Amino acid sequence: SSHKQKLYLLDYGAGNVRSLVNAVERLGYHIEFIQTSADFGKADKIIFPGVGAFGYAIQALRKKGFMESLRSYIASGRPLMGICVGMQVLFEGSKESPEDSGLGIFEGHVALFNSGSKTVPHIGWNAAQVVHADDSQPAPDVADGERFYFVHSYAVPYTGEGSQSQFVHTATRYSDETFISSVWKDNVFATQFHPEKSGNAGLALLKSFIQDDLIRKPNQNAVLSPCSIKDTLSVRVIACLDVRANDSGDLVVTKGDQYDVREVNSGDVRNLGKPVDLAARYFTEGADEITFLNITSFRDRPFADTPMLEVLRQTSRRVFVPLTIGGGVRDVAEPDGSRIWPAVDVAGEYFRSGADKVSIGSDAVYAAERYWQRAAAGEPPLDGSTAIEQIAERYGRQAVVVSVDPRRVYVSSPKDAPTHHVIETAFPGPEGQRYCWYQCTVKGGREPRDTDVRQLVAACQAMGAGEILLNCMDKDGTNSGYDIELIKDTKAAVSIPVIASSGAGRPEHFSEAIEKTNVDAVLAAGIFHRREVPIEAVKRHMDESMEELDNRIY
Ligand code: 1PR
Repeated sequence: SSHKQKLYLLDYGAGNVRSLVNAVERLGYHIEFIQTSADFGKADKIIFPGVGAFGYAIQALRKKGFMESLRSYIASGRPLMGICVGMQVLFEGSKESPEDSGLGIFEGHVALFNSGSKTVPHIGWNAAQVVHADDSQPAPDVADGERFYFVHSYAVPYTGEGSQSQFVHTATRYSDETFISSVWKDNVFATQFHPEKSGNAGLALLKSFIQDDLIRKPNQNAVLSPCSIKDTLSVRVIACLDVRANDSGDLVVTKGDQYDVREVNSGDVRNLGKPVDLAARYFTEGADEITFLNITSFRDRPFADTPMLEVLRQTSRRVFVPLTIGGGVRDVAEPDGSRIWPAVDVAGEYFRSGADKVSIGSDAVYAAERYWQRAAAGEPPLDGSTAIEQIAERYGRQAVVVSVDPRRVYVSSPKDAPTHHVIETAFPGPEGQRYCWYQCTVKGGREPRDTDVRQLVAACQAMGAGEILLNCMDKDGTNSGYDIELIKDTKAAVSIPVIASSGAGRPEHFSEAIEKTNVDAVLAAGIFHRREVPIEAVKRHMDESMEELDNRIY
């Protein structure tokens, strides 16, 4: 029937809803936005998205008068699907913002993961385990063992007891904690994970919400205990596309060799394909995430015409896993001097065009330098002025990646670099030096700075970065494996996720990094572009070697 062709999406200014719109449209349905309380009257099925902070969401909902509208919509029995913070808001409150109360549809409070024992935020693909047994009616399509994409620092702990046994649909384990990954009661279904970013499994789940009448019958009690649920978080495999304008001005995917992207003979920019098509190919082949790094800056035209925005729009219509965009995230002046876009607005344009995260390179190094200068001067090191702080505050920490471009500086003794964190290396320098430190660079590796990687990542975590993308200039494009010493050293300095990058040449390099450093995600570029190793082969190898590792432990 014709009314089924339409789905309503709650629009209250909560971060990136572009990917949800794209996912629903991909399924053949049309999205209509709910922008005022009056719009609730015509809606017969609502998706309630949420990105960013709990307090920000509640205040935005209140400002629009949506708290009451949501309550009466839910009471009317019409279906609602909440996502991420859109699920959290259905609970009574959150540790993230104790002064703001939630809708209280479900009993319980949202709590912060314990980062003493694991990486926080919880980012990546983890399974949602259905906790009750009843297949006598249509249920949300959460296939057994299927993994979904999570990105969050807060969650509601799963006990399976009390009222929880009546409303928890799935639970998920992350290291030492089990939390509620979806709820389902009467006409309300909600997920902590992002179906719109969870590939085909996520699209299937959205489809079941749209097409079926998902009304949960009472007395379907939870039967699984928290400790019977296994942690199934996998290490993410990320395909990275360095993008730049070629000499005729078109955006092409390129790839450097230790950051040099010109062909040795012709001097032309190495051209490895079209950004949108290549990203779509990697999605089909099973990439868990896609990262674009725009390694040129387009300052010759108004920011709103930046070709990268169109690349993001087109990619997000075809790719249903998280998209990161880096390069040029800083305060940007219009070429005619008419205005300056603060970095947080530059990021906002990228999010509206379909990006889920922005990655910050050079600007993060300058910000970290100011952080340590203030600390040394006895001033509060944070003043809210940096891009990292502002983007994290507005869009959530999970939306801010810091991209590091380090290179080794060899020394004969730690005394030769007294202000830096020096490690003893198993791979001595050209003059047999047995020590090195990792120097940060800016401007795509062209300018070295007096800041080491440890200093950078510690400051960035304090400013609110959600993740570290750890490149390595010495290893980039060499196919010789990741710099294990660098990754280990960086992991030890932060509790946020670290993505290993630069140097992958064979499937074994990925598992080596995971086994030796416990890294959270692995990224590669060249071997995927040149079709030397398929993504699927990498994932199969990782699964096999993880199984082997498990067998060795137990
Ligand atoms: O400083 O915020 O404008 O960001 C610029 C961004 O562009 C940074 O993230 C920086 O890493 C990136 N970048 C700048 N110049 C280059 C270059 O290559 N000339 N690319 C560059 C960095 C490294 C990775 C690469 C991995 C894996 N390239 O992106 O994908 O090393 O490669 P591999 O698997 O082939 O070894 P800002």
